[in-house]
Amino acid sequence: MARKPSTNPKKTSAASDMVTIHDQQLHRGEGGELHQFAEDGHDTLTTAQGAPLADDQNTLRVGARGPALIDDFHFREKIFHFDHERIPERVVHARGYGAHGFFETYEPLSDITRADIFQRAGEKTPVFVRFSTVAGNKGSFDLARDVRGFAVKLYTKEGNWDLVGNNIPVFFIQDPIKFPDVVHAAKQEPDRAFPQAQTAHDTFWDFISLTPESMHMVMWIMSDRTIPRSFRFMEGFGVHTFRFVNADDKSTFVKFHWKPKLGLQSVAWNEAVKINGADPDYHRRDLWQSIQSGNFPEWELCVQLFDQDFADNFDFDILDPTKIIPEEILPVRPIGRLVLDRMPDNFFAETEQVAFMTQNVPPGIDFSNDPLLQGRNFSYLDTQLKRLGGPNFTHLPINAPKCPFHNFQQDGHMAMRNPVGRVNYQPNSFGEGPRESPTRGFRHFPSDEQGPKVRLRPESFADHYSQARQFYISQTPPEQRHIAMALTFELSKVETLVIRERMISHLLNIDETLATTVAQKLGLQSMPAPADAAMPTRQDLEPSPALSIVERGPKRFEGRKLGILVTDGVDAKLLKVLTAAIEKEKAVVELIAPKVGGIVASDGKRIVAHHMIDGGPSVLFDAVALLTSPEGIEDLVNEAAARDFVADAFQHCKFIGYDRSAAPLLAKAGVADALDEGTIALPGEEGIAAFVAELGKLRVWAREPSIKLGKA
Ligand code: HDD
Repeated sequence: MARKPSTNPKKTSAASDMVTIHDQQLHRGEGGELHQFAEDGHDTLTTAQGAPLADDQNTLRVGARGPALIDDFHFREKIFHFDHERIPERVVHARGYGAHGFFETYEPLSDITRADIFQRAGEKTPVFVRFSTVAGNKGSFDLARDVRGFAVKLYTKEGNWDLVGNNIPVFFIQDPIKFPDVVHAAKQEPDRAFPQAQTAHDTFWDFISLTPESMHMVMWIMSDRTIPRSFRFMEGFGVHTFRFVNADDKSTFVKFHWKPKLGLQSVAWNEAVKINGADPDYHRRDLWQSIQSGNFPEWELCVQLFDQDFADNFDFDILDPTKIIPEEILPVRPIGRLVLDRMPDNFFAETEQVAFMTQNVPPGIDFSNDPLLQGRNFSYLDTQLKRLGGPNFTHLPINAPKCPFHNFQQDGHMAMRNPVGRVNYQPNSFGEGPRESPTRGFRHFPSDEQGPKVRLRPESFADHYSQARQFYISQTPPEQRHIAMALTFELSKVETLVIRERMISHLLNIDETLATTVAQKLGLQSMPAPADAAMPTRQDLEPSPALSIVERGPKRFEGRKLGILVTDGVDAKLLKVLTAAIEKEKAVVELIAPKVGGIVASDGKRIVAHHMIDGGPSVLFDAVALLTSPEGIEDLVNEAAARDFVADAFQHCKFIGYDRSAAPLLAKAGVADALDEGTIALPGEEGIAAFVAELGKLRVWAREPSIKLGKA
């Protein structure tokens, strides 16, 4: 049989080394390893030991219909490896999705930190980010109502810095000893193993209602923050107070915020429920598509910097992870930007095996005494050992630093970095190996600590309701409505009446109208007394508009998606002009048609669709347009999926642009009599310009009360 040249340029470049072994080609690659090519020019399939294989379709048997043979080392090795493919999923944040990118420093911050990453303007540092949900398992759906993890690994020149945050700036608990309890309560109940990926069940609300410190977090998780439209449109927070430390060992307290360049956006709950069916990988697909198409998501890293004086005079304890410092009191300062521009080559090797640890800080960044942070600093290292199977997980490329590193750690399971030479300790007399550097090395901030050994919660952590109320009153009316609806939904799934009542008793300490609304919607027969509070007086804090998603929404449609429902006979020019206008906004158009094979437009040309109607419901888009024709609309009005497309877009308060021929479909969907400023007739370029200008608002909130989502 003739030799076949490789199509891989790397391999053909070494063609002179080739020798013939049977029917195969063989040469030495860059690392000196032998490459073998099968008859068709592909690499030859081998066992893990490198033995070339002739048949990977059939096990070895006695005769065609006889028993299998233990001689079959190929089958045994293959199935053994397959049987061991899984590693334990993360105990929390099991479902996640990651991407590579870079962090760019805006300006030197040497006056406040010696962290190398903040010394030079314009310097780029490689990063890996993993977003996640918390409660669901690895295979759960993306739009669970849940906190999102926002974990960033920055490969700085002085070691990896892991900023392991969430999209919510506070946490449920103040002490890490309660972490197993809150997680147990939130996850599936242990006897029945449901519900998956949701907090709408008895055990979660039981624990929460017995844990008043969680009330501020409860307001956040019942807001639309927990149903983000995309990872790209959510904020991230380091949560705790950290320290920056400069070269003179002066410390400045710091809180970290990631602000998305494209503004904040969430979906409606009814939308989330439907997205989970239509596309359980909605957030994954969104990140994948935007990065693959060159629309790289971007966030600014902002800091709130303060000193001990500020800390002493602030209303709350800056060590309490259930509290924020409102941006109106202490503005955020942008210090750099994060851009995600590359998907991993292999999900398992990178996204699954990445090991984030809060204790990974380079010189110049240090911890505060936030008890939760200190507990985390123990937990993350511990969990990686279990999950990744041994102490050498730092040898995995995704976890290894990208700066030089030297130490005497050796051996252990799967050791890939094996020191050479005789000396594996220090000090030594041979002048070999790395030594510590008192000037360059990490120096812990020498804070003055003393006190009795106690198990005690500080009194300064005792106000559990003031900031919960502040969050609630900082929301716009639609957002307040959503909080009431979310609480009603979740508590309606709680079967134990006393738990429902206990939650209402807490809500009474936050906002009486909210408590009454939820109680009424639940059909509670009588109002309970307000919950006993550790600190009897709640402070009436000023609203903080920075806490509202709607206030922090985008001004443009950039980065969003318009779904255009098209039929045969669609006005080709109208479709072209609308598509161009959307693409000019740096947004994406997808076409939905009765058949995925597409439609024939008014100019006689076939246009291929992205989805058939069942596969492309309007919940997948930020706004929709109906570009139909008098002949095309007839079939559509009889399709339930087409009616749902319109009715859902309307009830989710989306902008709907329509060609007048779509009027019968609007009528069938029950919205013809309710047309408002968000339903825009498109004929002509003017109509299109007006439609596109409105899209930046994303939702027609004024419509919401009329669609009976409930009044706050
Ligand atoms: Fe945690 C994972 C964020 C409190 C213990 N946590 C984990 C991840 C994120 C957070 C984003 C996923 C990292 C990844 O993508 O691999 N956790 C937080 C935030 C907290 C928090 C923002 C509060 C401010 N966590 C917290 C406490 C403890 C842990 C109090 C334990 C005392 N977290 C873990 C863990 C995990 C984890 C068990 C599971 C998988 C992992 O670490 O790598 O160690």
